Amino acid sequence: MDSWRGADVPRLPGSGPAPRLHDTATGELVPAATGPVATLYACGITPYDATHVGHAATFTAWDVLVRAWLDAESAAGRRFRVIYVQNVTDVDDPLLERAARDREDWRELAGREIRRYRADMEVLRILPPTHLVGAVEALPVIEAFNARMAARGALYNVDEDVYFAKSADPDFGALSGPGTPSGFSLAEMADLSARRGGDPGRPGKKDPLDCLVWRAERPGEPAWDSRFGRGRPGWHVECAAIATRYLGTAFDVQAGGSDLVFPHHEMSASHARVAFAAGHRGEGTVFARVYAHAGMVGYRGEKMSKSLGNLVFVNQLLVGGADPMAVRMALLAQHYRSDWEWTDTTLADADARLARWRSALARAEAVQPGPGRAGRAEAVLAGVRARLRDDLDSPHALAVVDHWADTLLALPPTRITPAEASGARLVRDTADALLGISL
Ligand code: 5CA
Ligand code: ZN
Repeated sequence: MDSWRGADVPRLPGSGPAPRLHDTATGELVPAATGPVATLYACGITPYDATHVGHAATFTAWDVLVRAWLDAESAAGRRFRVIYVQNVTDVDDPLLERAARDREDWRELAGREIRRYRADMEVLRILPPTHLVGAVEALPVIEAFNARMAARGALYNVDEDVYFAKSADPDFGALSGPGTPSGFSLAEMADLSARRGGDPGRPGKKDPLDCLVWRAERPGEPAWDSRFGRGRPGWHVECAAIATRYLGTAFDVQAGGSDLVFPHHEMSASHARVAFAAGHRGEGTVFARVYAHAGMVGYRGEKMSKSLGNLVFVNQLLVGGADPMAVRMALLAQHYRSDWEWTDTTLADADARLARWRSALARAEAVQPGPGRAGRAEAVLAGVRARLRDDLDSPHALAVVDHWADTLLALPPTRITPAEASGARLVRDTADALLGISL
């Protein structure tokens, strides 16, 4: 489906270091990509409600990763080329339940929310994915993927529904099971799966953790013909099929909020290992080489979630007069991996920071620019690059710009040299290219 319009990214002088990410599977800081092509799959929205600041924070984190790649040189000595795929879960239980509750056609609901999501992403200056792919448009891809798993004997029926047998994958649990930093036991996995769309207690399953890959048609629910009967796809296979179709059987980064570690990302990876077990070219990795997870944004003491209804919508903030760049600044002020709370002062703090940066720029730009070294501005570029390099440390990257702004604001205008005045352009471009903040 159509993505959204991307903002221009200024090209900065020189190049930055290749970014490294904390990998959920190992707990280690590893190169996000070695290049020359960096490949990213980020789980996208289920479009039954507007974009809240939790979604926006997570997608901003991946945007910073993409921006760091675009600025960096790969091991091959060239700038990375980025292929970024994001899905839209445009048919699934929560969407259908909301449509039924509101007596609305599920397609209309999804269509409207996808349009709103695109508009929110664009105004936050989040660069669009190379491919934005809906589950419905990917039905043939999902069917072919399920057929691969069936050919390996990994699927079975419970009534008319089709399940994936986790016993088909000897490496099940490699992302979050015992021995990993998450270290989930089977009992914890069953509990998480029950809370996140699974059905561990369903009679007839061979294992409580086996998950649905094709759900037979139910009265009043949408369904499509397939070799598995009329029905609709399971959630985990949607992402496994789309990711491997657009990025190949092995790719660099699988990204999402930490609520997706189990079962979603564990299951998608497991599906892919089974589907591509034989005939996989290259050693080792099937599916993602690195798993990146963003912390959960909360509001009033709970994780912000559509089901709880404690939501702060991006669109609501904008309608209320918020500067989109202040919203973005507020999201970048937190490290992407931490859990944090949106509070009633979050936006005002970000707004004050944005104003400080803008007045420092205005001060520098009031001086006639001239030749010479813009030492302070160059330090901003180097500092922001260095902070983002290690696990996208945006809070410290913002602190680098704060330091520059505070220094400039403390200088009497006569002490701002023509060279520093021309450096203002570099600071502007740094904030724009690497942080996505247009000053
Ligand atoms: N469509 C699936 C992924 S395939 C889904 O989880 N959709 S979602 O709309 O619920 O979430 C979209 C993205 O936002 C996911 O990466 C999810 O982990 C993340 N997310 C959801 N709630 C929060 C939150 N409160 N804070 C941070 N990120 C969140
Ligand atoms: Zn997903």
